[in-house]
Amino acid sequence: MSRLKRALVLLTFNEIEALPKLFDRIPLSAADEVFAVDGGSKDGTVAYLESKGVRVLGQPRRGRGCAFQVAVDATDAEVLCYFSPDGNEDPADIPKAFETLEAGGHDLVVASRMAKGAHNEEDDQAIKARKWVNMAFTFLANALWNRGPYVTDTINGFRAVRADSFRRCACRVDGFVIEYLMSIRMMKLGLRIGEFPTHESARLGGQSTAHSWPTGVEFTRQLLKEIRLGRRVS
Ligand SMILES: Nc1nc2c(ncn2[C@@H]2O[C@H](COP(=O)(O)OP(=O)(O)OP(=O)(O)O)[C@@H](O)[C@H]2O)c(=O)[nH]1
Ligand SMILES: [Mg+2]
Repeated sequence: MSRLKRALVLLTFNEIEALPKLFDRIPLSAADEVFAVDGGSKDGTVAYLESKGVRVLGQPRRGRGCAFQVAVDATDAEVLCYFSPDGNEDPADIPKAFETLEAGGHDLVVASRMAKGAHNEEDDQAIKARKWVNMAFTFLANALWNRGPYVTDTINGFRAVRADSFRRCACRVDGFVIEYLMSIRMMKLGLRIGEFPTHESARLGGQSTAHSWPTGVEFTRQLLKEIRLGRRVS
């Protein structure tokens, strides 16, 4: 398969503590275009990115789902890799995300924290609450809609996606449920999902805004809505 036009999208909201610690490890040359979508940082994140020559787009509303949409609306790239520079994701895997998608002819490739050989942030703990809840949501998506190989991590935000396939999914959500919804809709449409194992690390500073209870409620509501829709996407 020929090389697709690639966009690397950095997603930020108040990441001035973590971002400078890893920025120089981001392989910017892996993409034809690099830009950031920022959720309204007040801590100097935008100025930092601009000082590094990265174009920064704002969002009409807060939330990762809104940021995903702003990115796909702003580019003519054929494939987008979403990367969150807070320390959780390994920047060295960015080229792998693009290459796996192109080599496998996939519509979506997820950097999996659950696949064989992967590492999840909670793997060193006895109680892996977030991992287990993630695995339960992932199991339900696979059981209900997936006709292809089992997808081990439907939720991780570190992923590469074909722009046209993402647009077909019509994911109109603003919040943290965007990645789960994208994975479900890809399954519903019978699109091709690939994965590779990744190593999830701890944040390098700053604050998480993904609070467990509200995020869990958002996921449950969306799952029920998707069940009501059946195999339709809207
Ligand atoms: N563009 C954009 N990015 C956001 C928004 N909210 C969060 N982010 C970014 O999305 C990434 C993930 O958010 P986190 O709050 O770290 O969620 P998490 O990774 O589940 O939580 P931790 O494990 O504690 O890091 C980070 O890079 C945030 O800066 C938003 O509204 N817009
Ligand atoms: Mg994070």
